[in-house]
Amino acid sequence: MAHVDTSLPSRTTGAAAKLADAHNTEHPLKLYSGWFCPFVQRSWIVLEEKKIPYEYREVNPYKKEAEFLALNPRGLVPTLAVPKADAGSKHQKPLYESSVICEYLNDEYADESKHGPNLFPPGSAYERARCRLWIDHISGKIVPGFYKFIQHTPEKDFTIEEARSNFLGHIKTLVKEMMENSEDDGPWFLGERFSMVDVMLAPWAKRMFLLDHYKPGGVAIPAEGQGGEDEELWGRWRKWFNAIADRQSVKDTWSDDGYYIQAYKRYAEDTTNSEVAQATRKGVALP
Ligand SMILES: N[C@@H](CCC(=O)N[C@@H](CS)C(=O)NCC(=O)O)C(=O)O
Repeated sequence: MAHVDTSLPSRTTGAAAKLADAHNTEHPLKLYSGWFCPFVQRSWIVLEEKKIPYEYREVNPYKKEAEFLALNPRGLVPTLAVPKADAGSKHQKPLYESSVICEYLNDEYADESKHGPNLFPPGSAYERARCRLWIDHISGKIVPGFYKFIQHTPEKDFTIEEARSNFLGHIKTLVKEMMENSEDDGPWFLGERFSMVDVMLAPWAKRMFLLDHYKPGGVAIPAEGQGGEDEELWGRWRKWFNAIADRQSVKDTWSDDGYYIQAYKRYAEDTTNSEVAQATRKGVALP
């Protein structure tokens, strides 16, 4: 494979290293991870929120080793190795795609007497569907907008202001929905109930400091009192953001900030050949 990036630090640091070490022994349920990967962090947060026993395995997804490709022909992390019912079989069933993995874990470990609460609202099919609708907004609009913004360079045929307002526009759409349709005023998407919608966005919210670090003008979310006609909206965003930053599962799956700065330099300079970055460059859907 051309341009395999092996310059990345090879493992978790900080809080994430502690958690990875606590899950380094053989277990039939395995999370194949890249510590830097926001899609992985989604799955890792769900494993923690649901109090599921698992093994954490660090891989470099850019190397595409045979054992890893045998599980996931797409060669992306997260990949989950799921135990087969007949114990002793050396074969495992694979799962991949972060949103699919998260839904699987939530469904398979549904017993709330042993595991964490359901990450979808149990009482209403409509509310569950509404959650999936906004997860689609996150994955289809906010996440691609993040990469378009961070990979912006002066050579692009759109300006950094356009990339920034595209990204912020998609966030505002989500926050308006939180304000209009959550049961109370937060902090989560659904109000008092933490849900899969919060999980799906958390990893990119945590990585927004990279936009401040690398991009001229930064992410430019107005500070308190500076939001003009959107003051209330940005206040609601800050409430959600602060709650996410303070969530134990989010903190525990986070490496030291400086390593993200190092890992995302190649995005900020638009030199990485990760599949997400290539798709962003071509303006096509993310893998
Ligand atoms: N749609 C996938 C995207 C996963 C993804 O792109 N993972 C990246 C790391 S953040 C990866 O494995 N990249 C390897 C490559 O681009 O070759 C998901 O939601 O799980």
